[in-house]
Parts: sequence; structure tokens; C-alpha cells
Amino acid sequence: MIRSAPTPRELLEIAVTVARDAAATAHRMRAEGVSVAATKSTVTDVVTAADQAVERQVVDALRALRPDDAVFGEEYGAGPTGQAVEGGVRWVVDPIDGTVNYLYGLPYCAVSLAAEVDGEVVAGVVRNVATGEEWTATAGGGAWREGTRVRCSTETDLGQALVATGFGYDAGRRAHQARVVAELIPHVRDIRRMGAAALDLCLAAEGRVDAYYEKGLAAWDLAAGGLVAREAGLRVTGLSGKPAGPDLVIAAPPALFDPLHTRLAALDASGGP
Ligand code: LIP
Repeated sequence: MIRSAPTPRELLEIAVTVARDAAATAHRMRAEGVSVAATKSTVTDVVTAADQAVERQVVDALRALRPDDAVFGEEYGAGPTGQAVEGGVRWVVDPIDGTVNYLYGLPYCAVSLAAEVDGEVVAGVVRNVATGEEWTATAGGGAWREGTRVRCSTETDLGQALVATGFGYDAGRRAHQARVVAELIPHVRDIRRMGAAALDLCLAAEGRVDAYYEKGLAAWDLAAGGLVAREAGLRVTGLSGKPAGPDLVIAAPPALFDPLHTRLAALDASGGP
């Protein structure tokens, strides 16, 4: 029997169920007390026991529901089935995006879970662990926050735009990113650095910031929030027509994209270490 590929809606329903259970675990573990379990790229790039436990929970839940799918996560990578078969589904998970916020008890961190089919994200959910705010999207199905359709900012003047961004963990990269934001800030309303890319993309999706950019995002930071942002009307790309990715992500409404892109290109926002 040939199994038909699941619809984006079917994949989203799985993603929401799994993400809600994962967020509940993260919330419980935070209440019980959190500490650093390990560090990764630098001493400030921390992992907590909750990051590890939540990703294991997500992987186990997905394998129970869809054992033939691939899963790719921040903490455990691709694992034995990290590559999807042709036409298959690959899940991309950040168990806790905004780990430093989570460690410090700041209410801005999220479970981010997306489903890819043939390399394209078709469904995604981002759920704030602390507040329970939940954004969802399916390819072509729009972006939503708890049943309400969300759409991006209609701001047309970069000088009136509230722009979110973030910084990496490497000191050399942070120095370059600081130079970029120092040159940008006189030309926008203001900057916000809130510490979780997936949530930044969702706030941009509903106009609670006007635009977002950042260098250094991994697939798990970008997958679900990027779909929410695109489905809300934002252009989500890299520099000079490149796809959004580790070199740079720019998420901006059509009227702001070109002026923001021009300034970021001139400031070498995708450059540096
Ligand atoms: C975080 C990103 C954020 C970035 C932080 C950090 P993590 O991901 O979501 O945009 O500015 O430095 O990389 O490490 O919390 O999963």
C-alpha cells in the first residue's frame, strides 16, 4: 500500500501536539530550577538539562507517531535518521530557543518545531514556554496566533521601524555585529535584542516589531519562525538574493525590505567571523 504524503495541515496538528507537551516539560523543569549542563561553541553558549530532555521528548514523540520520518535537532543533530528519504518528512526542532533567557528566567524562550517535505518547510509551530503564546503556519495557509490570522507591519519608513536583531556567542562575531547595529540604529526607530530568533520572527509576523535581521541562525532557529513570518507577508531572505540562512536572515515587510537590505549590505552585516 502506498502511503500518501501527509498534508501540511496533518503535519501541523502533530507539531502542535508535540510542541505543547514539550513546552509543558520545559516550563515544569524551569520551575524546578535550571542550571547549565554543558557549553557548546563558547562558554556563553549554554545547554541546560531541559534543552536535552525536551529534545529527547520531541524526538521520541515524533518517532512514535511517524517512525519513518527524519528528525534534526539542535542538541542531538540528525541522529540515525537525520536525512529524509525522497518525498519524506524531516522534522526540525529547537527544543528551547532563547536558552540564555530560559536559564535566567526571562519569559522569552520557545519550543520551535517545523516539518519539511523535500527540503521545504510546510508546517511550523513556535510556542513561548513562559507565556503560552503560540504561532502556527502552513505553506499557503497563512500565519496564525491562537486562531487569529496575523499579518506583518505596514510601516513604510525605515526611520520609523522597530527592528529586532540578535548576536552570536563568539566574541569576534559579536564585535562585528555591534559595529553593524551601531551604524544602523540612527536610521531606524529603535533596536530590540530579545534573545530568541523564533519568537523575534513571530513578533515580526504580527507587526510587534517591524522587521528582524540576524547573522548566525541555524536551521532549527529559523525553520518554524521563518514560515510564520513568510506566511504573514514578510520577505525572508539572505543578502543579494541568497536564501535566508547562517550568513544572514532579513525578515521585513515589502516596503521596508529594500531600504533595510541596502543598509545591511553596506554595513557588511553578513560578514565578520
Ligand atoms: C539564540 C537565538 C537568538 C540569538 C542568540 C541565540 P539559542 O538561540 O535564538 O536569536 O541572538 O544568541 O543563538 O542558542 O538560545 O537556541
